[in-house]
Amino acid sequence: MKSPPRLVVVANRLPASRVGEGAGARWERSPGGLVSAVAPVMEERGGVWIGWDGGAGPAPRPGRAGPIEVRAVALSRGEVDRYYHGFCNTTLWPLYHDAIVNPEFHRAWWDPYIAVNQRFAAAAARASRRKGVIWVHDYQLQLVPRMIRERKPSSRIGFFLHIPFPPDELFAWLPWRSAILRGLLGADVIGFQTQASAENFVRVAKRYAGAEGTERELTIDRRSVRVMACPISIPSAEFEKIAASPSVRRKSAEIKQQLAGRKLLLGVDRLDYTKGIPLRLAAFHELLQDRKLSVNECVMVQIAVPSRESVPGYEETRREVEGMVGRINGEFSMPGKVAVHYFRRSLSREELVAYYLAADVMLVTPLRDGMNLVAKEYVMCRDDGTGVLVLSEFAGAARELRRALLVNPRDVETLKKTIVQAVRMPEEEQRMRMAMLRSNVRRHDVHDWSRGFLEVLDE
Ligand code: GDG
Repeated sequence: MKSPPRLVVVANRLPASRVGEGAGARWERSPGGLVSAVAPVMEERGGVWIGWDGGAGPAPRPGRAGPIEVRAVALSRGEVDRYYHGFCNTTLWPLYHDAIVNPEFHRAWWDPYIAVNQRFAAAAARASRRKGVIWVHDYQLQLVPRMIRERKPSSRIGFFLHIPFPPDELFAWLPWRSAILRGLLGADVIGFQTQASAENFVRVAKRYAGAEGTERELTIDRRSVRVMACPISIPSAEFEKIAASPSVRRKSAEIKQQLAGRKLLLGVDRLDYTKGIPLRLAAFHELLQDRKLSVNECVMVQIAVPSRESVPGYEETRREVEGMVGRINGEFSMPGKVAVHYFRRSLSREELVAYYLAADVMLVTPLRDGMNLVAKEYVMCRDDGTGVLVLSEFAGAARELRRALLVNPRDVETLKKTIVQAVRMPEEEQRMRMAMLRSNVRRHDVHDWSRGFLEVLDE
């Protein structure tokens, strides 16, 4: 059988970071959703990963992280500010997430976005052989598909957007909307997390970029572009294995014991305004005030991973969350019975899984989220079949996880009722729902996702 061509992955961040100095320096795999989703296929096929290492100034020399060849793209201090903090995270991120905070439009950020996208495209074209397969990821690199096509017309180019693609009413605000669409339409295959995002894209591609065609296939410049929904997932077997390990079981029992056997309500999010942490805390606060729940019976744990702290909006969210945690604890905590435990740090994967195992109720209440892997990870770790997932309708995951308790997080009254329903849910109903949820995630794990996308791209 002919082996598939070498794969070149292009993503804003690298899958590994450089550790150590001089002759002892090496690349070490870094954790994260995109990396754990894409790395397995790279390991199978072999390939090159092009990305940024997160620093300003010269890029580290190319190297290897296991079977993956790592090539870093350099960003100057000014580009980190204007391309990454600016255009990516102050214009595109909020605009693509329903403008939860106001997106800012600054002309001075657009040229650096073009320049950095050119640099990624040049590196991808250099790394790819004739008729090679190149897979570009996410909102930071939307111009890259066309830029690669201009340099290497024979390539097969795929693009996957990890965040939602907004409706016309919002996308139309973008002064550079046509350029972005034409950039994306340089790909042969464009994948989205949900059908709704794919449909939003098709509508604006026709309106602002002159594309023609159907929901699944567009034509532009006499080329055809396949558009599809392909929801991302998790390495299910890996999570099941960690959840079954004796040390993680012990850690989870320890957590339960430390929380005095109370029902644990868990939140795990990057500290980002899209994740709806304040509304979740507000609901819990009011439930304690209304005496619908008490600290004798319940405790909330919020794990909040620090994220993008120099981008506007993030510091405010942190202050708001920390203020609320302080107020709730001031009002309701008792000796040995804290109402809300708040960790603003990243845990090891094993520790995280221990919390999933200890949590009676998982609260995933984003205002908007491309997919949300945390919801799927929780489900996959619940191998005893119990536990309740409360899930926002506005997470991509809600399209698949229909047996979760689905909720509109802005409707705080219903959110409160749903949390009480989750805390009081009979074990039989928990098992019935969890069995369906687990079969959803198991049936479509991250390997199916990457295989599915690349099969279409390889066609
Ligand atoms: C973007 C999109 C889309 C979290 N805390 C810790 C930790 N995590 C890991 C989780 C999970 C990942 O981080 C978070 O992924 P999410 O999907 O929940 O959210 P985003 O970071 O916003 O991801 C999202 C995703 O891309 C993939 O396409 O689903 O919609 O916004 O894997 O486990 N990991 C460790 N310690 C922690 O404390 N080790």
